[in-house]
Amino acid sequence: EYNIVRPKGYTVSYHANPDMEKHHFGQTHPMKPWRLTLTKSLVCSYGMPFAMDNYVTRAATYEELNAFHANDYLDYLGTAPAEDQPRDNDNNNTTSNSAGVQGEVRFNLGGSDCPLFHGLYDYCSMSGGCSLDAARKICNKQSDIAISWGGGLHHAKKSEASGFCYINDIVLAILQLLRCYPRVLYIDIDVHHGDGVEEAFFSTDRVMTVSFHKYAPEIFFPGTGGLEDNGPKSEHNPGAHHAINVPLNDGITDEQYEHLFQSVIGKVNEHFRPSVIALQCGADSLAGDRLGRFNLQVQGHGACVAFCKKLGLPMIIFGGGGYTPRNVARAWAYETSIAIDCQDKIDPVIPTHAPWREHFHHDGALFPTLEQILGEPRANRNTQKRLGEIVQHVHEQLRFVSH
Ligand code: V1P
Ligand code: CA
Ligand code: ZN
Repeated sequence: EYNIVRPKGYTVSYHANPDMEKHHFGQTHPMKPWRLTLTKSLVCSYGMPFAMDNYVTRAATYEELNAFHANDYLDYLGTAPAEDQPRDNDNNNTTSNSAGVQGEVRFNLGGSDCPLFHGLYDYCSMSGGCSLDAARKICNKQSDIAISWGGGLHHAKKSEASGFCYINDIVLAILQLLRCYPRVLYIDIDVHHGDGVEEAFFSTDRVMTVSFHKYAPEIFFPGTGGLEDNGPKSEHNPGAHHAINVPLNDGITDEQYEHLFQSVIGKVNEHFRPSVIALQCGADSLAGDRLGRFNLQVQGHGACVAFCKKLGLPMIIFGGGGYTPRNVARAWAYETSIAIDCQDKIDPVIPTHAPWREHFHHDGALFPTLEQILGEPRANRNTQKRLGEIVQHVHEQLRFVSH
């Protein structure tokens, strides 16, 4: 029934922990782990698992998380009570109460972005476990492309939660890659700036980070990632010039984005000469995202994955943001097909036997048009002149980088 076969000469692996999908950030929170269920179901409807090594991953251990995150932060994450539970004050234990509030402030936990929900520590360690498993398969050459849609949580800091991210699975995976590869290129196509990953590798020239994002400080989260922010320029910092930022405005189209992505990443590849790629594929850069602002379609988003794959380097593909689940599932299923080289064989109409088929409006189109997604497309605020200046600046930065 399926015409999907294993790609010749290389191995793609799919790393997932289905227990992650059961967690909830809260009724009105935009992050819905259920989007991973929808993605997996679409991947299965097309028969793609036949062409990959499929791993059900274990949760990361405390020691594994500790490779990046601080002890006191991890301890707090592991013991903080869920918010809808009354704190333990029935035996007059007011100290545990105030210690809890202080911890929440110190670690940015418990607000609307990073709520303390039931099973939070399990959820975080499972996401970390997914991406670490992917990194290990790349390190020991068992996979050429390893996929971790449950990861991509790029805002988390060493001792701080931020923007729906508590554990930075990407940093953990890159630390693992650095044990076996000299240079890692990190690319981030989520609509938000990949600040946590950028900061973690600010002082090394073995990791170059490149983030494409909507940039409007004060108005749009997290507010960092300007064109001129290329890593601390202190005299003896080998990491100077190794952070590249591509700040964009509302409404960028597939055509503009693909051209920009290829000029930037093509040049970065020539100068930095990475040995492995870590690609964060946040799907909130798609048109119609609940939080995003761009006009990208499944094809344009996927073209970034295809371009990276053509560079012929080992690669980890992470998830990330994405707040309109049907569009997240479409993009990540399509990108899985690109990884296994069957993008030309899959039906642009989602199979009628697919579970959740009713979620894919527009007659089950895998590639809905902008008009189908948005009704009226969002105005494009990116001029060719500005995009030209961005490419120019990036090329100038890269003169400082040669490996
Ligand atoms: O804008 C903010 C903060 C809250 N204010 C104090 C500023 N937060 C954003 C966070 C976006 C996180 C994106 C994560 C990722 O990059 C990686 C997984 O995609 C935010 C937004 C917004 N529109 O930017 N939080 C929320 N919306 C939110 C809405 C409803 C309930 C809870 C949070
Ligand atoms: Ca980004
Ligand atoms: Zn995002």
